[in-house]
Amino acid sequence: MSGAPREGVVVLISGRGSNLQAIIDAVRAGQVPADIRAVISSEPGAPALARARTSGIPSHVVNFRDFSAREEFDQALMQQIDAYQPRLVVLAGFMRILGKNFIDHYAGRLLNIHPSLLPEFPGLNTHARALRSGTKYHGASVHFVTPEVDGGPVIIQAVIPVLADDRPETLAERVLKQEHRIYPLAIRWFLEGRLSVEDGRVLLDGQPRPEQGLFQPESTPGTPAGPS
Ligand code: NHR
Ligand code: GAR
Repeated sequence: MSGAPREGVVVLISGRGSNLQAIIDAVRAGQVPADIRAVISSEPGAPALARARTSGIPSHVVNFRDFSAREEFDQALMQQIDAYQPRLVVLAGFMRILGKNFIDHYAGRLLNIHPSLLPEFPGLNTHARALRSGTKYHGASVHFVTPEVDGGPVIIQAVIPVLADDRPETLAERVLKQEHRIYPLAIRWFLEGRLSVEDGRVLLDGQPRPEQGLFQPESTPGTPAGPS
């Protein structure tokens, strides 16, 4: 599928690691030209660490509780990452806000997936907030990471309808399915050298992405919520 040579990637996680798994699976299937060199967790007990082990990927813990200042945590994390010399660093359910030195160090080669249609609902608890807002559409965004949390240029978004009987958990589950589709795709584009940023907008193959790269699932089960 992808003829490009494989490039080094380090994945940062804090929890379950279903996005990590989706990336591992896409690499295995030949859909993403990545060499996942390491998985690094901010949480000692993260289930994602077991996924790395099962897949034979080196894993490390940089426990933020071991550091008295955020900057020291960031430095330790950078050191661990740089030992693997990755072309790309991927945040996949990573739960610690990173400081400016860290972001500058990986400028242009640091991606995040966020569970909302940015710029709507940056930060935490996005699904409950989306439901409370009465929005009819929700989704996920892959973006370049900048010092402004969840404020970096968007590469691709997946949109799903909010259903009348949704709870945060049911909404999260459908958003997550879309995350697993768009994150490997965005990583593939990056590693193939097809992404660029101009005036804070992401270009794919030199072209502006229509609707900021809105990605519509072919079909979504259920009935969209009616007018509220
Ligand atoms: N760092 C920067 N500078 N910029 C971004 O865009 C970042 C980032 C670090 C993480 C992921 C982000 C998300 O997708 C991300 C993007 C954690 C928090 C947070 O408030 C906010 C956004 C994101 C991740 N973290 C708390 C903190 O004090 C801890 C919360 C917890 O442990 O549960 O760091 O949502
Ligand atoms: C995903 O929904 C991801 O978008 C979100 O957490 C979940 C992690 O799931 N990320 C954040 O909220 C970052 N603050 P996973 O560990 O199974 O990939």
